[in-house]
Amino acid sequence: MRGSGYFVVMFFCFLAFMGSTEGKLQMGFYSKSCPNAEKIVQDYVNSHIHNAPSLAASILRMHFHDCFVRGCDSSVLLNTTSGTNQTEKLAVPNSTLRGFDFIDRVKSLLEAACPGVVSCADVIALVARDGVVATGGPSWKVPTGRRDGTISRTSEAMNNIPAPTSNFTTLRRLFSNQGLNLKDLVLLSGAHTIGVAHCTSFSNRLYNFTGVLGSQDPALDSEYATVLKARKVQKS
Ligand code: HEM
Ligand SMILES: *[C@@H]1O[C@H](CO)[C@@H](O)[C@H](O)[C@H]1NC(C)=O
Ligand SMILES: *[C@@H]1O[C@H](CO)[C@@H](O)[C@H](O)[C@H]1NC(C)=O
Ligand SMILES: *[C@@H]1O[C@H](CO)[C@@H](O)[C@H](O)[C@H]1NC(C)=O
Ligand SMILES: *[C@@H]1O[C@H](CO)[C@@H](O)[C@H](O)[C@H]1NC(C)=O
Ligand SMILES: CC(=O)N[C@H]1CO[C@H](CO)[C@@H](O)[C@@H]1O
Repeated sequence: MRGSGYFVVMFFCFLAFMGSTEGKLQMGFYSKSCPNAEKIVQDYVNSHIHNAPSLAASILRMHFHDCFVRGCDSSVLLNTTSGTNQTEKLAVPNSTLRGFDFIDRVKSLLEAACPGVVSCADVIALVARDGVVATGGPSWKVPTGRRDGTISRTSEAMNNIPAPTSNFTTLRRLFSNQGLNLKDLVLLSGAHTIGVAHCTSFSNRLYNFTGVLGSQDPALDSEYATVLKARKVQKS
Protein backbone atom coordinates (compact mmCIF):
# COMPACT_ATOMS: atom_id res chain seq x y z
CA MET A 1 0.00 0.00 0.00
CA ARG A 2 1.90 3.03 -1.26
CA GLY A 3 1.98 6.16 0.89
CA SER A 4 0.83 4.33 3.99
CA GLY A 5 4.23 3.96 5.66
CA TYR A 6 3.76 6.76 8.15
CA PHE A 7 0.30 5.58 8.99
CA VAL A 8 1.44 2.02 9.61
CA VAL A 9 4.36 3.08 11.80
CA MET A 10 2.07 5.27 13.89
CA PHE A 11 -0.36 2.40 14.24
CA PHE A 12 2.28 0.11 15.63
CA CYS A 13 3.44 2.73 18.12
CA PHE A 14 -0.08 2.95 19.44
CA LEU A 15 -0.51 -0.79 19.61
CA ALA A 16 2.17 -0.87 22.31
CA PHE A 17 -0.17 1.09 24.57
CA MET A 18 -3.19 -1.11 24.07
CA GLY A 19 -4.09 -2.63 27.41
CA SER A 20 -1.31 -0.93 29.33
CA THR A 21 -3.65 1.38 31.23
CA GLU A 22 -2.88 -0.19 34.60
CA GLY A 23 0.67 1.13 34.39
CA LYS A 24 2.20 -2.10 35.67
CA LEU A 25 3.71 -3.17 32.39
CA GLN A 26 7.41 -2.77 31.75
CA MET A 27 9.93 -3.68 29.12
CA GLY A 28 11.60 -6.99 29.92
CA PHE A 29 9.28 -7.87 32.81
CA TYR A 30 10.69 -11.44 32.73
CA SER A 31 14.37 -10.49 32.47
CA LYS A 32 15.09 -12.03 35.88
CA SER A 33 12.29 -14.57 36.30
CA CYS A 34 12.58 -16.09 32.81
CA PRO A 35 15.43 -14.43 30.94
CA ASN A 36 14.90 -16.33 27.68
CA ALA A 37 11.13 -15.88 27.56
CA GLU A 38 10.98 -13.33 24.76
CA LYS A 39 13.63 -15.17 22.74
CA ILE A 40 11.75 -18.48 23.09
CA VAL A 41 8.63 -16.81 21.70
CA GLN A 42 10.47 -15.10 18.88
CA ASP A 43 12.41 -18.22 17.86
CA TYR A 44 9.25 -20.30 17.74
CA VAL A 45 7.41 -17.69 15.70
CA ASN A 46 10.33 -17.25 13.30
CA SER A 47 10.63 -20.97 12.66
CA HIS A 48 6.91 -21.81 12.47
CA ILE A 49 4.84 -18.86 11.25
CA HIS A 50 5.88 -19.54 7.65
CA ASN A 51 3.91 -22.80 7.74
CA ALA A 52 0.76 -20.67 8.10
CA PRO A 53 1.62 -17.00 7.56
CA SER A 54 -2.04 -15.95 7.64
CA LEU A 55 -1.95 -16.68 11.37
CA ALA A 56 0.00 -13.45 11.89
CA ALA A 57 -3.14 -11.45 11.15
CA SER A 58 -5.40 -13.81 13.06
CA ILE A 59 -3.30 -13.59 16.22
CA LEU A 60 -3.04 -9.81 15.93
CA ARG A 61 -6.83 -9.79 15.90
CA MET A 62 -6.92 -12.23 18.83
CA HIS A 63 -4.79 -9.75 20.79
CA PHE A 64 -7.34 -7.01 20.04
CA HIS A 65 -10.30 -9.18 21.05
CA ASP A 66 -8.51 -10.25 24.22
CA CYS A 67 -7.71 -6.66 25.22
CA PHE A 68 -11.21 -5.31 24.58
CA VAL A 69 -12.80 -7.62 27.14
CA ARG A 70 -11.55 -7.20 30.72
CA GLY A 71 -8.19 -5.89 29.53
CA CYS A 72 -5.40 -8.01 28.01
CA ASP A 73 -5.88 -10.96 30.36
CA SER A 74 -6.05 -13.94 27.96
CA SER A 75 -9.74 -14.40 28.79
CA VAL A 76 -10.21 -14.99 25.05
CA LEU A 77 -8.43 -18.34 25.43
CA LEU A 78 -10.73 -19.82 28.06
CA ASN A 79 -12.98 -22.70 27.13
CA THR A 80 -16.53 -23.13 28.28
CA THR A 81 -16.43 -25.83 30.91
CA SER A 82 -20.04 -25.90 31.96
CA GLY A 83 -23.25 -24.84 30.32
CA THR A 84 -23.87 -22.00 32.75
CA ASN A 85 -21.24 -19.44 31.81
CA GLN A 86 -20.24 -19.41 28.20
CA THR A 87 -16.84 -17.90 27.48
CA GLU A 88 -15.72 -15.20 25.06
CA LYS A 89 -14.73 -17.81 22.48
CA LEU A 90 -18.39 -18.56 21.88
CA ALA A 91 -19.23 -14.96 20.99
CA VAL A 92 -20.08 -14.31 17.35
CA PRO A 93 -17.10 -11.97 16.68
CA ASN A 94 -14.80 -14.74 17.87
CA SER A 95 -16.19 -17.34 15.51
CA THR A 96 -13.46 -16.53 12.99
CA LEU A 97 -10.58 -16.27 15.47
CA ARG A 98 -7.75 -18.69 14.71
CA GLY A 99 -4.34 -19.53 16.10
CA PHE A 100 -5.29 -20.91 19.52
CA ASP A 101 -3.09 -23.98 18.95
CA PHE A 102 -0.17 -21.79 18.00
CA ILE A 103 -0.48 -19.83 21.26
CA ASP A 104 -0.79 -23.10 23.22
CA ARG A 105 2.43 -24.44 21.70
CA VAL A 106 4.40 -21.31 22.57
CA LYS A 107 2.99 -21.42 26.09
CA SER A 108 4.08 -25.08 26.44
CA LEU A 109 7.66 -24.16 25.54
CA LEU A 110 7.62 -21.40 28.15
CA GLU A 111 6.17 -23.75 30.76
CA ALA A 112 9.02 -26.19 30.07
CA ALA A 113 11.59 -23.41 30.53
CA CYS A 114 10.00 -21.48 33.43
CA PRO A 115 6.91 -23.14 34.91
CA GLY A 116 4.10 -20.78 35.87
CA VAL A 117 5.97 -17.56 35.13
CA VAL A 118 4.97 -16.11 31.78
CA SER A 119 1.32 -15.11 31.38
CA CYS A 120 -0.79 -16.26 28.45
CA ALA A 121 -1.77 -12.63 27.88
CA ASP A 122 1.88 -11.72 27.32
CA VAL A 123 2.27 -14.71 25.00
CA ILE A 124 -0.57 -13.38 22.83
CA ALA A 125 0.89 -9.85 22.83
CA LEU A 126 4.39 -11.07 21.94
CA VAL A 127 3.27 -13.54 19.28
CA ALA A 128 1.07 -10.84 17.73
CA ARG A 129 4.10 -8.57 17.35
CA ASP A 130 6.60 -11.28 16.37
CA GLY A 131 4.20 -12.76 13.82
CA VAL A 132 3.72 -9.39 12.11
CA VAL A 133 7.50 -8.83 12.06
CA ALA A 134 8.27 -12.35 10.77
CA THR A 135 5.83 -11.94 7.90
CA GLY A 136 7.34 -8.67 6.74
CA GLY A 137 5.61 -6.02 8.85
CA PRO A 138 7.15 -3.40 11.11
CA SER A 139 8.02 -3.91 14.77
CA TRP A 140 6.77 -2.25 17.94
CA LYS A 141 7.72 -2.42 21.60
CA VAL A 142 5.79 -4.83 23.79
CA PRO A 143 6.03 -4.11 27.49
CA THR A 144 5.22 -7.25 29.49
CA GLY A 145 3.74 -8.12 32.87
CA ARG A 146 0.09 -8.72 31.94
CA ARG A 147 -1.70 -11.00 34.41
CA ASP A 148 -4.13 -13.69 33.33
CA GLY A 149 -7.77 -13.54 34.32
CA THR A 150 -10.11 -16.41 35.10
CA ILE A 151 -13.38 -14.83 34.04
CA SER A 152 -14.60 -14.97 30.47
CA ARG A 153 -18.14 -14.27 29.32
CA THR A 154 -19.77 -14.40 25.91
CA SER A 155 -21.99 -11.45 26.78
CA GLU A 156 -19.02 -9.22 27.59
CA ALA A 157 -17.41 -10.01 24.25
CA MET A 158 -20.68 -9.22 22.49
CA ASN A 159 -20.97 -5.89 24.32
CA ASN A 160 -17.38 -4.71 23.88
CA ILE A 161 -16.09 -5.93 20.53
CA PRO A 162 -17.17 -3.69 17.66
CA ALA A 163 -19.27 -5.29 14.94
CA PRO A 164 -18.69 -4.77 11.21
CA THR A 165 -22.04 -2.99 11.19
CA SER A 166 -21.18 -0.64 14.09
CA ASN A 167 -21.64 3.04 13.22
CA PHE A 168 -19.08 5.70 14.04
CA THR A 169 -20.81 6.72 17.28
CA THR A 170 -20.71 3.14 18.50
CA LEU A 171 -17.08 2.66 17.48
CA ARG A 172 -16.08 5.78 19.42
CA ARG A 173 -18.01 4.60 22.46
CA LEU A 174 -16.49 1.11 22.43
CA PHE A 175 -12.95 2.50 22.09
CA SER A 176 -13.64 5.09 24.74
CA ASN A 177 -14.73 2.28 27.09
CA GLN A 178 -11.15 1.00 26.78
CA GLY A 179 -9.60 4.40 27.42
CA LEU A 180 -8.83 4.81 23.72
CA ASN A 181 -9.51 8.06 21.86
CA LEU A 182 -10.39 8.91 18.27
CA LYS A 183 -6.75 8.91 17.20
CA ASP A 184 -6.31 5.42 18.69
CA LEU A 185 -9.44 4.26 16.82
CA VAL A 186 -8.13 5.49 13.49
CA LEU A 187 -4.58 4.21 13.99
CA LEU A 188 -5.51 0.83 15.42
CA SER A 189 -7.88 0.29 12.48
CA GLY A 190 -4.67 0.26 10.45
CA ALA A 191 -4.30 -3.34 11.67
CA HIS A 192 -6.58 -4.19 8.74
CA THR A 193 -3.57 -3.59 6.49
CA ILE A 194 -3.15 -7.37 6.84
CA GLY A 195 -5.54 -10.28 7.04
CA VAL A 196 -8.86 -11.30 5.61
CA ALA A 197 -12.54 -10.66 6.17
CA HIS A 198 -15.08 -13.30 5.30
CA CYS A 199 -17.80 -12.38 2.84
CA THR A 200 -20.44 -12.66 5.55
CA SER A 201 -18.79 -9.76 7.42
CA PHE A 202 -19.65 -7.25 4.69
CA SER A 203 -21.84 -8.87 2.01
CA ASN A 204 -24.89 -6.86 3.11
CA ARG A 205 -23.03 -3.69 2.07
CA LEU A 206 -22.59 -5.10 -1.43
CA TYR A 207 -25.91 -6.83 -2.07
CA ASN A 208 -28.56 -6.04 0.50
CA PHE A 209 -27.85 -2.78 2.27
CA THR A 210 -31.37 -1.45 2.64
CA GLY A 211 -33.09 -4.82 2.76
CA VAL A 212 -33.92 -4.52 -0.95
CA LEU A 213 -31.92 -7.17 -2.80
CA GLY A 214 -29.19 -5.64 -4.97
CA SER A 215 -28.87 -2.47 -2.88
CA GLN A 216 -25.33 -1.32 -2.15
CA ASP A 217 -24.00 0.86 0.67
CA PRO A 218 -23.63 4.36 -0.85
CA ALA A 219 -20.79 5.09 1.59
CA LEU A 220 -18.71 2.26 0.13
CA ASP A 221 -16.35 3.33 -2.66
CA SER A 222 -18.08 2.00 -5.79
CA GLU A 223 -14.87 0.88 -7.53
CA TYR A 224 -13.81 -0.99 -4.41
CA ALA A 225 -17.28 -2.58 -4.22
CA THR A 226 -16.88 -3.81 -7.80
CA VAL A 227 -13.51 -5.37 -6.94
CA LEU A 228 -14.99 -7.10 -3.89
CA LYS A 229 -17.97 -8.46 -5.85
CA ALA A 230 -15.59 -9.99 -8.40
CA ARG A 231 -13.82 -11.84 -5.59
CA LYS A 232 -16.86 -13.52 -4.10
CA VAL A 233 -15.69 -17.06 -4.80
CA GLN A 234 -12.54 -16.74 -2.71
CA LYS A 235 -11.51 -19.44 -0.34
CA SER A 236 -10.97 -18.20 3.22
C1 HEM B 1 -12.49 -0.43 14.68
C2 HEM B 1 -13.26 -1.46 14.97
C3 HEM B 1 -13.05 -2.80 14.32
C4 HEM B 1 -13.99 -3.52 13.67
C5 HEM B 1 -15.46 -3.15 13.47
C6 HEM B 1 -13.34 -4.70 13.18
C7 HEM B 1 -13.98 -5.70 12.47
C8 HEM B 1 -13.33 -6.73 11.82
C9 HEM B 1 -13.97 -7.71 11.01
C10 HEM B 1 -15.48 -7.79 10.74
C11 HEM B 1 -13.01 -8.54 10.54
C12 HEM B 1 -13.22 -9.73 9.61
C13 HEM B 1 -13.54 -10.96 10.40
C14 HEM B 1 -13.85 -12.10 9.46
O1 HEM B 1 -14.71 -11.93 8.59
O2 HEM B 1 -13.24 -13.18 9.61
C15 HEM B 1 -11.75 -8.08 11.05
C16 HEM B 1 -10.55 -8.65 10.78
C17 HEM B 1 -9.36 -8.27 11.36
N1 HEM B 1 -9.20 -7.32 12.35
FE1 HEM B 1 -10.59 -5.98 12.92
N2 HEM B 1 -12.04 -4.69 13.55
C18 HEM B 1 -11.81 -3.55 14.26
C19 HEM B 1 -10.62 -3.17 14.86
C20 HEM B 1 -9.46 -3.92 14.84
C21 HEM B 1 -8.29 -3.66 15.67
C22 HEM B 1 -8.19 -2.54 16.70
C23 HEM B 1 -7.36 -4.60 15.34
C24 HEM B 1 -5.98 -4.82 15.90
C25 HEM B 1 -5.23 -3.87 16.43
C26 HEM B 1 -7.95 -5.45 14.31
C27 HEM B 1 -7.31 -6.47 13.67
C28 HEM B 1 -7.88 -7.25 12.67
C29 HEM B 1 -7.11 -8.18 11.85
C30 HEM B 1 -5.60 -8.36 11.86
C31 HEM B 1 -8.05 -8.83 11.03
C32 HEM B 1 -7.77 -9.94 10.03
C33 HEM B 1 -7.94 -11.27 10.76
C34 HEM B 1 -7.53 -12.49 9.95
O3 HEM B 1 -6.99 -12.38 8.85
O4 HEM B 1 -7.77 -13.59 10.49
N3 HEM B 1 -9.23 -5.02 14.06
N4 HEM B 1 -11.98 -6.98 11.84
C1 LIG C 1 -9.44 -25.35 25.14
O1 LIG C 1 -9.80 -26.53 24.44
C2 LIG C 1 -8.88 -26.92 23.44
C3 LIG C 1 -9.47 -28.11 22.66
O2 LIG C 1 -9.89 -29.09 23.55
C4 LIG C 1 -7.54 -27.26 24.11
O3 LIG C 1 -6.57 -27.64 23.14
C5 LIG C 1 -7.05 -26.02 24.84
O4 LIG C 1 -5.85 -26.29 25.52
C6 LIG C 1 -8.09 -25.51 25.83
N1 LIG C 1 -7.67 -24.24 26.38
C7 LIG C 1 -7.67 -23.95 27.67
C8 LIG C 1 -7.21 -22.59 28.07
O5 LIG C 1 -8.03 -24.77 28.51
C1 LIG D 1 -17.92 -19.20 35.63
O1 LIG D 1 -18.74 -18.66 36.65
C2 LIG D 1 -18.22 -18.87 37.97
C3 LIG D 1 -19.26 -18.34 38.95
O2 LIG D 1 -19.65 -17.03 38.59
C4 LIG D 1 -16.88 -18.13 38.10
O3 LIG D 1 -16.33 -18.36 39.38
C5 LIG D 1 -15.92 -18.66 37.05
O4 LIG D 1 -14.71 -17.91 37.09
C6 LIG D 1 -16.56 -18.53 35.66
N1 LIG D 1 -15.70 -19.14 34.67
C7 LIG D 1 -15.27 -18.45 33.61
C8 LIG D 1 -14.38 -19.19 32.66
O5 LIG D 1 -15.59 -17.29 33.40
C1 LIG E 1 -25.56 4.05 16.00
O1 LIG E 1 -25.92 2.75 16.40
C2 LIG E 1 -26.55 2.70 17.67
C3 LIG E 1 -26.68 1.23 18.07
O2 LIG E 1 -27.19 0.47 17.01
C4 LIG E 1 -27.89 3.44 17.59
O3 LIG E 1 -28.53 3.40 18.83
C5 LIG E 1 -27.62 4.88 17.20
O4 LIG E 1 -28.83 5.56 17.01
C6 LIG E 1 -26.79 4.97 15.92
N1 LIG E 1 -26.35 6.34 15.73
C7 LIG E 1 -26.35 6.95 14.56
C8 LIG E 1 -25.87 8.35 14.54
O5 LIG E 1 -26.74 6.39 13.55
C1 LIG F 1 -31.71 -8.71 3.23
O1 LIG F 1 -31.83 -7.84 4.34
C2 LIG F 1 -33.06 -7.98 5.04
C3 LIG F 1 -33.13 -6.89 6.11
O2 LIG F 1 -31.96 -6.84 6.87
C4 LIG F 1 -33.15 -9.38 5.63
O3 LIG F 1 -34.37 -9.56 6.33
C5 LIG F 1 -33.03 -10.39 4.50
O4 LIG F 1 -33.01 -11.71 5.05
C6 LIG F 1 -31.77 -10.15 3.68
N1 LIG F 1 -31.79 -11.02 2.52
C7 LIG F 1 -30.78 -11.85 2.24
C8 LIG F 1 -30.91 -12.68 1.00
O5 LIG F 1 -29.77 -11.93 2.94
C1 LIG G 1 -12.89 -20.63 18.51
C2 LIG G 1 -14.32 -20.74 18.93
O1 LIG G 1 -14.63 -21.23 19.99
N1 LIG G 1 -15.20 -20.23 18.08
C3 LIG G 1 -16.63 -20.19 18.38
C4 LIG G 1 -17.11 -18.75 18.29
O2 LIG G 1 -18.49 -18.68 18.40
C5 LIG G 1 -19.23 -19.45 17.44
C6 LIG G 1 -20.71 -19.18 17.67
O3 LIG G 1 -20.96 -17.85 17.45
C7 LIG G 1 -18.89 -20.93 17.59
O4 LIG G 1 -19.58 -21.68 16.60
C8 LIG G 1 -17.38 -21.09 17.41
O5 LIG G 1 -17.01 -22.44 17.62
